[in-house]
Amino acid sequence: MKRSIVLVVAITAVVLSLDRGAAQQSSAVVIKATSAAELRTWDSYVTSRERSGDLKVMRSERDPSLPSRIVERLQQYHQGVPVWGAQVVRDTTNGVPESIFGDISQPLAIGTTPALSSEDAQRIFAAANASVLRRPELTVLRLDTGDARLAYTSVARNDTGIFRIFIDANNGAELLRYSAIETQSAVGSGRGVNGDLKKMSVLLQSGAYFADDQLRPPDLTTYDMRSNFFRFLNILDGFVPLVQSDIATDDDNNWIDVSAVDAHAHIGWTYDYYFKRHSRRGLDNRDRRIVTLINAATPQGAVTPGSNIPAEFVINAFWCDDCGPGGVGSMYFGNGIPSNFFLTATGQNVFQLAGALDVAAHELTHGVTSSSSNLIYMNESGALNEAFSDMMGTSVEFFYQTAGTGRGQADYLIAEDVFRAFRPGSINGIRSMENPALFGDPDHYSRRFTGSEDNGGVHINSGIPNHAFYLAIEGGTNRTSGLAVQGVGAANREQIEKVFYRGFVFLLPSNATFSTARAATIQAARDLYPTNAAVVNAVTQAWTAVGVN
Ligand SMILES: [Ca+2]
Ligand SMILES: [Ca+2]
Ligand SMILES: [Zn+2]
Repeated sequence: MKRSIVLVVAITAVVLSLDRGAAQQSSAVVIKATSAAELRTWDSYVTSRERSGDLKVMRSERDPSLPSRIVERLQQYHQGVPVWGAQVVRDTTNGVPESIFGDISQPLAIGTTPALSSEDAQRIFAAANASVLRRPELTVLRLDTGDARLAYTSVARNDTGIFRIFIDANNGAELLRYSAIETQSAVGSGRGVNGDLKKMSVLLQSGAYFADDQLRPPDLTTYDMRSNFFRFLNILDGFVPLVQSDIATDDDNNWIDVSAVDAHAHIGWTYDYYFKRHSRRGLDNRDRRIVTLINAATPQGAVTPGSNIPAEFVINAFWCDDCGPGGVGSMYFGNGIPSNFFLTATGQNVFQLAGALDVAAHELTHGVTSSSSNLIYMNESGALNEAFSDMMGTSVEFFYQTAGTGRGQADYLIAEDVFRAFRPGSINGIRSMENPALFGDPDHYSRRFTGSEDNGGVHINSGIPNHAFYLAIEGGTNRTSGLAVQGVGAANREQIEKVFYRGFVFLLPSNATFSTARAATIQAARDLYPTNAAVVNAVTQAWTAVGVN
């Protein structure tokens, strides 16, 4: 016993010295251990907290790219109650640590007996929202002030969106809420004006064809809401089950509904990309069911006065991990607006969102993230979550399309095939990884957004890791720092895709900062390409160029 007390004291001192700057205002313990000395210190620290029971292994998995390794994801508990977003990820070979990343708290002192019952909490959530999508769960929430509070959390929808909400478990006061719709922000989709023919994997039953994929392993189905917006909301909220007659259908298999064709095909392609490139089996690596909802409203219906269909369901696509019957999780693609309408803010037409391959892959990647690192959808971890979706969305585009700036060609813009320039001077797309400033987003850490809108700038600050990903592949110079990067080159893009995939899916804790993402991706490059210094150098230079150290 005495020995372990000595150990804890010694390690606390290390914590304070490694966790520069953060020690005073909070009890956060940030871990980025990759060298032998760091690993020795942190492995014994993590192990001692595992023994004391406040860190528990929640998942243990093998990365198919490195089958000798086991990656353990540990969750922090306080007297049996999970601490929100407090995780440690430890990668080992035969029990010997190779890297440890984490963002947890030092042991907490607050009580864990709530004054409110779970039923009380349910009533409080229900009173303030149209529908509650999840049963309230007890958690410990760490506030920005460094304080920790016993809280109930749930996901609820109201007229303005779908939110993750926390209330104080003792007095019911709201502590935090952020959007739980993982989205393209202002996204729209393209009319099948591409006119390209796509094959669809469908089911023939009773003389009709259904958008129910029979070739790929997961249950992968596209449901047509047939412009019944009210029914769509009930399905999204989990009040109404999905039935066979909801599946998108066509009677002669010559499909004319562009949203059905593009949504179904693009999701199948994204599934295939993850399997072929990363040996991943779907969203959760266990072929989790993929439910896609389309045609909640027509473009004309969306702009009809009095229809009151919120923009988030029109010029947007999203992944909602807790939506759908039984909380199965749902993909949604809006249908955009009629081609004689445009967005006054950007001067763009917005076509059916399913028409953009990068949008489909972006949204599905949110499902991958929520099943793995589960990066919390606010502030820096939220911007990393968004950036990873843009990285994989763009990677899927390059996997299937030839490089170029035309429609149906691969580039570093996001959603360019469906958000199209209309008013003179406007441009295609909603974000650029090559030049984030084209859309007002930062390309360097010194320019990061620090306000509270957009969950703390998740679609804005994503420009910084997005540009790092771009530079690591293509090379070039960051416009703000003037620092040059030697990229691996477009022919080797697979290397950077694999490095970021491994870093973001396997190594990052859910509360990761940009700095932890830098360390984890550099480590992933060393893991995957131990004899190819060019990859490690490209990743390192790219993060340095965007000001993340
Ligand atoms: Ca493109
Ligand atoms: Ca694109
Ligand atoms: Zn997104």
